[in-house]
Amino acid sequence: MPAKAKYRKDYKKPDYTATDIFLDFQLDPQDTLVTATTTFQRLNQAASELRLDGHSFQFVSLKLNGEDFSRYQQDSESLVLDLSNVAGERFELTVQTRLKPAENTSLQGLYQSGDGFCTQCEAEGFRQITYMLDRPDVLARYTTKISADKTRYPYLLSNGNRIAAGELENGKHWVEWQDPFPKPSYLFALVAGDFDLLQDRFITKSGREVALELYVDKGSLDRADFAMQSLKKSMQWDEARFDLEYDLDIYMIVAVDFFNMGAMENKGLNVFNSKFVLANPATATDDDYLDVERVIAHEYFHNWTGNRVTCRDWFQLSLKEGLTVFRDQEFSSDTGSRSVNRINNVKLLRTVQFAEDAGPMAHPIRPEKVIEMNNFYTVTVYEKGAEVIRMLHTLLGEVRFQQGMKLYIAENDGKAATCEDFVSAMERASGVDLTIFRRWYSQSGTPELTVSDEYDERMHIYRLSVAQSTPPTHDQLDKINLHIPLKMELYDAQGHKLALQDENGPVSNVLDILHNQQVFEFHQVYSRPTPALLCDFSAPVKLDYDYSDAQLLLLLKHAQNDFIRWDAAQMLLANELRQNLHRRQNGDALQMNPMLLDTLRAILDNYQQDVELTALILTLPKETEFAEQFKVIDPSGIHAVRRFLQQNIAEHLKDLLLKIYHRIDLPNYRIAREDIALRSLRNCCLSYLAVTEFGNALVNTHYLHANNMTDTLAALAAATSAALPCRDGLLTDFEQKWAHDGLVMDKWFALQATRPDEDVLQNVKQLMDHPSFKFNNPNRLRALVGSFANHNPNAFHAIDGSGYRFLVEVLIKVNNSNPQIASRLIEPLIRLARYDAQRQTLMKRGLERLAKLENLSKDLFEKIEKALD
Ligand code: B3K
Ligand code: ZN
Repeated sequence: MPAKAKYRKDYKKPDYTATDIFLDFQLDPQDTLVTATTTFQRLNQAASELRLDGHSFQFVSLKLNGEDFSRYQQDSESLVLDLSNVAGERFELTVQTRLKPAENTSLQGLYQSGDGFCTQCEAEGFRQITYMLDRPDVLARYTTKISADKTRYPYLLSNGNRIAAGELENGKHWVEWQDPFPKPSYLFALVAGDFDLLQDRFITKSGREVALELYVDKGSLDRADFAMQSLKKSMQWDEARFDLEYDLDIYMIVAVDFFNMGAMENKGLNVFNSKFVLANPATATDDDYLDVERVIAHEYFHNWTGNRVTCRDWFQLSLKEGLTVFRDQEFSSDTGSRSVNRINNVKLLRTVQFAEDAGPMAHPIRPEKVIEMNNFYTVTVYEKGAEVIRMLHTLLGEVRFQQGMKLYIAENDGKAATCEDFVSAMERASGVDLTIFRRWYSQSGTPELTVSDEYDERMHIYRLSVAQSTPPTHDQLDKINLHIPLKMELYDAQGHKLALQDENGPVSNVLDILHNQQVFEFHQVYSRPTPALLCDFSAPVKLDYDYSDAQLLLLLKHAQNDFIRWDAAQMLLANELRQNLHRRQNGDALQMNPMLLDTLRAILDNYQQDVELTALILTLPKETEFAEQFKVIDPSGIHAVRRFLQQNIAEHLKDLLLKIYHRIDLPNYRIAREDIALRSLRNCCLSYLAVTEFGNALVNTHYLHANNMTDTLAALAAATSAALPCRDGLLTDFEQKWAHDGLVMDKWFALQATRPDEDVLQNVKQLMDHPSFKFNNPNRLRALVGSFANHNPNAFHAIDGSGYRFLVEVLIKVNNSNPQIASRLIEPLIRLARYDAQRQTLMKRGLERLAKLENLSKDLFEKIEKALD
């Protein structure tokens, strides 16, 4: 099995580049003929060999400057041309290949989704279409001609502008597209099929008209409006906040059902997982709507940060992904709730990204070593990458940050750039020294800030000592100090915020942590204050400060920073969890701090002050969120204690929960920030009430009266998790209503996979034969198998090893059909070091079984090898 690693340090400029590519596709599900005519240019005059990437197709023929050419060698991954006898700086290569899109279950390259065709070329999928210099620093102008049956494929789409079209014999037709912007092969796209089309337009700020086209499955037009509105909103926002305007005359989005990830930013022709396009009140929850808006925005923002300025090599992926995630987060925060967005992003980072840092796949946001590039589209590259950009924003401020952006774009437009190009532009535009800051790009792991304090009563001085350290990670043992912005506030005993000053006067509330150990002094502090540390989560670090419960309760009640209030609640709940796990181990009765219950009651009672934050504070962390607090995770203990906390809060607050549940009345469904907040609070109340004596009746009625998917699903989720008597009836009702709709059924599959019942695994296995379940559809696999392995830790980590064995069985099959999806699904199995010896042995056994597979993909190989190391 060839599994050669590539290293960032080995980057070399290409000897040749492609300048113009003419692609001719004769589409057929079983036999597609591709003729690629490429003009190459020699960049290194000493070079005599051209190595082109390509695999998984039938190679038909090759011509050089129109003549037959036979001086080449082929292996399983490439074609090497001997050009020692070819004179001239430029030459034209014509390559013919044959593909079988209908049999391509990897969903990379050209494949069939439903009855149509589509492509996915990032990271290295173009080489499954034809031989090519398939690397992001080779930018060429593409012209694409597509021919296909006219009735089955009335729409033939590719990047850029439609320049010609015509009819052919045998009921076929053709369309030709030209993209005026040079681009790397990973941004190439082709779509063919029959769709419903939603059209609109956008006038850019310089007055140009852009045609907007949204292609969806036939019959799905009633779910397309929101995505179109989101696109226009994104275009408008990028002009207003980043001064970036769209460049082509047309922007197309196609929604497909078979897709490995969320969406793809191909130039002028985005291809989307239908999950992130289709939404109406009956089928989509509030969270789904927000996800659609976010992903539409993200792909649109790539047009500048990704497409116009692309990556030099794949090690630089965070250059476009971290920055674009930062931009989509800012979009969501400017147009919705900044606090809610921040808190949700932090939750993701602390659970999934911190876990990645602590596991075998730990890597810096700019990886050093890669076997399969698709394995590095990670929360580290994306979300931690966005945190690094956010820290730059915090250090520079909006004005200087935007000056940096302007310089970065001006210097790199039309080019393939590096992370260093970005930081350097930021540094030169702002005048801020980023020497130490750059280390965030090369150091992996989650830094820890250990903070202690002392108060000098006589001098009225408060001192904060901050120490930083980063524990070793799987990929990197030695760590150095980083530049960490620590945003903080001080509160007096009454909860008033203090003005920060040192001996010379007012000081910034962002402390620059640069050294291993630093002390900060605050003057004119007249009583011992409580510090609010890491406001807005100003850096992706773990904080270690020995807060007392009293201090946390003070922050929870009085802090002005929403993140701090929420985080104080998280810490208090985590303390409860930890203490009760001990009590449980010692056979003592479980209990909760009555002061915490009283404070939660007071916050709930005052919900009108801030509905969004109240819902977030009251939402009990998931088992997986709690789990991240521990070096060694006890899945069944966490499951039991979390249930106790839920029950206890519900019992203590039930009168108030019930009152608020009934008081919130939203008769008409609207996607509006205030309504989303109220619905989420009301459904949070419902989830607690579900475990009280009112549960069954209330949840049942909630389901019956629901006029939108958010409420329907809230009822189903509450019934499922509390195992209410009404549950099976409701689940059956839902199944009957939605069996025809895979996307909606995914919600049902996910619920089935997270049932708390003993026999949940049996149930999951049976559901793999459900008529709505399609093994080759990644959305279905993620909903059923992914939810079981990731969101039902108690069952997945069952001590008899049944959960692991099940996942391994599935992985053996998915390794064959879709290595990328297999590689996503294996994640919970490679984190074995976080579990006790017995579970570790069982997990290891599963990994060893996979390691022996004859045709193990590079994707799985890379992860298994590290996990077993
Ligand atoms: N750039 C794509 C992700 C491609 C993943 C390839 N395995 C979507 C995005 O980040 O916008
Ligand atoms: Zn992206």
